[in-house]
Order: sequence, then C-alpha cells, then structure tokens
Amino acid sequence: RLRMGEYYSYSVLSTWLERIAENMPDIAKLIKVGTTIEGRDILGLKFGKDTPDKKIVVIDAGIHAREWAAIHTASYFINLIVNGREEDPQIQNYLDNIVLYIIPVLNPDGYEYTRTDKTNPRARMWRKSRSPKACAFDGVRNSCCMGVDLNRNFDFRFSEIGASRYPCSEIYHGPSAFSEPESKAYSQFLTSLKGRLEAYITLHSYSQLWIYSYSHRKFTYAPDIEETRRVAAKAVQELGRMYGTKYRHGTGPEIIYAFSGGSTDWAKETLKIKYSYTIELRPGYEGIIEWNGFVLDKNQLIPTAKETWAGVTVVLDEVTNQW
Ligand code: 0X9
Ligand code: ZN
Repeated sequence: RLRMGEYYSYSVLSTWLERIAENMPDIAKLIKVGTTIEGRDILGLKFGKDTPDKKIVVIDAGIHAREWAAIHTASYFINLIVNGREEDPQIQNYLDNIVLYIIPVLNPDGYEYTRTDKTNPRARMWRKSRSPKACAFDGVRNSCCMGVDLNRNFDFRFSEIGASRYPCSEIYHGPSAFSEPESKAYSQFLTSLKGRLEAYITLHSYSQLWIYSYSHRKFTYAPDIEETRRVAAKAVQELGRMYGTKYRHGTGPEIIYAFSGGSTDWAKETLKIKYSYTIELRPGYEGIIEWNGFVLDKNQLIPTAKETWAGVTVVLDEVTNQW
C-alpha cells in the first residue's frame, strides 16, 4: 500500500501495481502495454470484470516525463478504486458496470530520467522519451539529441503542425508516425479495444484545461462535438466545485495552441471513441509559462488528484449510464 501525496520511482510503482493484481484478482488485473526503448515494461491495471457487453474506459498519464502531478493523479485513482471502493458506492458501480484501464506512466524511461535531477538538475524538465540520438542539420550544424515527444508521434496528421523535425527540439515528432516502441505499443493496445472503447482520457500538466478534438486546426471539430463539449463543461464544473479551481474547456487551438500527432486526436479519429479528452492539471496558466509549473508542491498533489477525479467521474457516469 502506497501513501498518496508522494512521488515514487517507476520500480516502486510497478511493484505496487503487481501487488494489487496479486492480492485482488477479482477486481484488478495487471496488464502490460509494451516495452520501452530502454526495456522497461509499460504496466497498467484493468479494473472490473470483463464481459463483452461492457464499455471500456482508458485513463493514462506520464506520456510526458516531467508531468509528475499527472502520474500522481493516475496513481491516486488506482489507490481510490482499490482502497476506497467499499465505502464508495459510485466506485462499486463502476467496477460492476464498466471496464476501466489505468496506465499511470506511459513514458517510464523519461520519468526515471527526470528523477535523476539530484545529480543532473536539468533532467527534471525532460519531456520526451529516451530513444537514442538522432541527428539533423539545423541550418548551422548537424545537431544530435535523444528522445521523441511521444505526444507528437501518433498517426494523426503526423508532423503537420506544432511539432518539430529536429531531434533536439522538445517537440520532436520522431522519424515517422509510431516509430517509437511506446507509442506503437500503446496504439496497438488501444486498437485492440476498438468498438467497446467509449472514453479515453490522458492526463498532462499543466494549465487547468479540459481539451477535446481536434488539435490541429481552429474551429475544426470531431464527430459528437456537441456531446463532447457538454460533458466537458459538466466535468470542469464538477471539478471546480471541490476547491474552486478554475478550468477552461475547448479544443487545443481555441484555448492553448495547435499541434498534431497527439494521442487523443488519433484515438478519437481512428477508434471512433465518443469521449476523448486531454486534461491539463494544476497549476493554472497566467499569461506566462512558468518553468516550474511542472514542479507541483507536494501539498497540492492530493487536492489536484481529488478534484480531477470529480471531473473524471462525470465522464465515467456518462459511460456507465448509457446502454
Ligand atoms: O503539447 C502537448 O502535447 C500537451 N500539452 S503539454 O503541456 N502537457 O505538453 C497537449 C496540449 C493540448 N493542446 C492541444 N490539444 N492543442
Ligand atoms: Zn504533457
């Protein structure tokens, strides 16, 4: 059992997931999405008894290495389901009526690298995967750097906008769509759920935003936009009721910036999911981008996770209550 409100190494988190699956086989199963470039297993838990008629919801976090609050939030959700289900009929209802996958760290190599910040202070702000160096001539010299922004590597309008072809960029999209083992494995995992996957939620930080498709172009919306927007509006309202945290909702280009190659647009488009959301957690964003927005004070971790759960339950309720 892990105490919430703390950050843990990927190996501690992995062992925790394994123990949960061992000790509660009737509610949780360990799943392996794939293997990272450095050989780590991308692990998650599958909650609820799987029967073919049940709708599926997938929640992930940590595709960006430095977004520790997102990883904590996904871990908190797992802890809540495992340890809070007996007192919470709403959670019991989810376990009975849907299948919920939670993958707390999609980019464990990057996450572990950010945890080496004690010896390498710059490491804490790492965003990408840890794929080997690639080189490109940037106009001045041939520059070589490690890592791909996995949230630019999905096969939706790959490389079109808000992504870079230079390996030294923070938003390097990689040589081709799904060139990276992490994004490729994850796309195959999500594809295997096609038809029953009703909601996909990816947790990021920060800016306090609830984002839906599409991300590449302003005023360009995916199918079910009215429904998507209605549920997003309700989710941010519920989220805000807890501590007064103010979220905005909209498409990326409307409320933050345009980009392509992200997981939610790909999932929405390819898998025809009804609800596909990117959530940017605390802190808020006030005109200037503070570098340390990714370093959320530990005392904010639990409130952040709790309010996010309040928003996410709006989506889970939609999925649970429609047949
Ligand atoms: O840029 C990203 O990949 C995400 N933001 S982050 O700061 N966590 O890196 C997603 C931003 C969502 N924006 C759009 N959908 N345009
Ligand atoms: Zn992110």
